[in-house]
Amino acid sequence: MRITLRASRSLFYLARSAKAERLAPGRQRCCYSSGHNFKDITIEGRPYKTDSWMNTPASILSSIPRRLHLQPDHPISLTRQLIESHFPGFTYHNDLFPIVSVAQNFDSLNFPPDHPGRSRTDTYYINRDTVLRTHTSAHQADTFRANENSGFLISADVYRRDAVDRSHYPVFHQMEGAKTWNRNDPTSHSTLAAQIWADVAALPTHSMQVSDPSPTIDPEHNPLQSAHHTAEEVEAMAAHLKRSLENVVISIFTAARAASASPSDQPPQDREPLQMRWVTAYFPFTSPSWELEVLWQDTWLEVLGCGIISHSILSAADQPSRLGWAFGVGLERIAMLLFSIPDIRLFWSKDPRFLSQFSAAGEMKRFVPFSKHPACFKDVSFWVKGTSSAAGGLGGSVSGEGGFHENDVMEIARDVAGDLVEDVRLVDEFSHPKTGRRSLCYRVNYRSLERTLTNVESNELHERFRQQLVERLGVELR
Ligand code: FA5
Ligand code: MG
Repeated sequence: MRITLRASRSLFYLARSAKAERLAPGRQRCCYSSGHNFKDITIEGRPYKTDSWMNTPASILSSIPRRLHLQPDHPISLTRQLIESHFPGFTYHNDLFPIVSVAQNFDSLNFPPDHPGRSRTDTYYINRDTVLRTHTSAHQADTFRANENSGFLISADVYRRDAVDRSHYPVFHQMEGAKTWNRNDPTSHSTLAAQIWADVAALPTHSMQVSDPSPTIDPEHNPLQSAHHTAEEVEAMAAHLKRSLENVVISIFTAARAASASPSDQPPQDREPLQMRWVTAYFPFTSPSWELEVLWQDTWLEVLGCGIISHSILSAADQPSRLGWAFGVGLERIAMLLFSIPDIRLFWSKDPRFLSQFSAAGEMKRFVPFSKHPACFKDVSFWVKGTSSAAGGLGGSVSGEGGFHENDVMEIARDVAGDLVEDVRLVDEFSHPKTGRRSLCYRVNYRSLERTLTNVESNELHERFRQQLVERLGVELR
């Protein structure tokens, strides 16, 4: 079975069916944007006009200055540096501002106009034309246009309205990587494919078995850009891409295992050989495309997406003679594996008991949990407004005409409880046989990473959560 820690809710999960998933008219009404009054706002000295598309809460804006990927000794920053060390000669961009245009985040990457990733239920908007970037790919086009180096890495904070659980947070970090070759490179008399194979041969080798059962090119599901690339060129670029990324993941797992003090200290799964597999994927800006998954505690965990850059993107960036690969890796995912960090909220902790455990100077050490406070589960059941809606269970579906979307529930939970909410999940849903009304039940786990919550506190939080569901989503509590 393919489980990806609810990662199937990613920006691209619904991409193939995007056309069928027309954005529901009237969606605006259900999203939290009232109360903003379309004020002008200033973020780190930059002025922005807001409009009726503004849906970014202050709590999200306040995380912009944190820049965890640049904090010395922070595990996200250490993970970034470890990956960077595998790409010698690449240019690094680590301080690109997170507020970008819709053109940068979506249009420049061939997202169709009706792609669900653009919806206000999935993406934080400042105004109709301006978003908090949802991925580091937002900077691909500009970086290709600048053409400073044939290889670059971009590490940055990215923002998505998403599930609430131990592996999802509305702010996380990605590293984008790209490497291109120039078809008109005058230095060589051999074919471009032969040049790329020579570059593959210069990469470090490894002896790990990596499962990769699908052909590099599949005319139906993972096509060659046949007007621009030969199959030989793509085979060579795919080999270069996959070997480069396998080397990164292998070195990270090797480091993670070395971090346990002695073999008897190792958790049982660490005594098993590392297992990785390539799976066919889809992105609107690469073809063919793949994802790399790692077997971690009996679960296939998706760590990155990648592929052969669409020619249209390089061409639009004034680089029509270039071709190459790109990838995007989730730094939290890698850091959680690397340091055995059990909950994604910990990365945002300012608790010295967390931060003092990581250092660029000393040996890499596993995270030692400093506390485990009791869970506090509370349920809320309600009737959704309107008759037809999708709760967006595992598939993270886009809402029907009722305009209800699960991400709105998630955001209200974060708004009310901040980092005191560990997990929100749908535990029951049914439709009334006569009225067609839909009832949902969500179970919330309130648990602080730092202290034990009192009953009074968790009751108050839950009551506020229930009231906000009514006020903002118009649901009827049961
Ligand atoms: C992307 O964001 C693409 N931009 C990646 C890409 C770049 C493809 C260049 C091709 C070329 P995706 O949505 O799958 O794809 O996210 C990439 C990685 O980010 C995932 O594999 C995962 O490691 C991480 N990630 C995604 N969503 C979350 C989340 N909510 N929390 C933590 N990590 C996440
Ligand atoms: Mg993905």
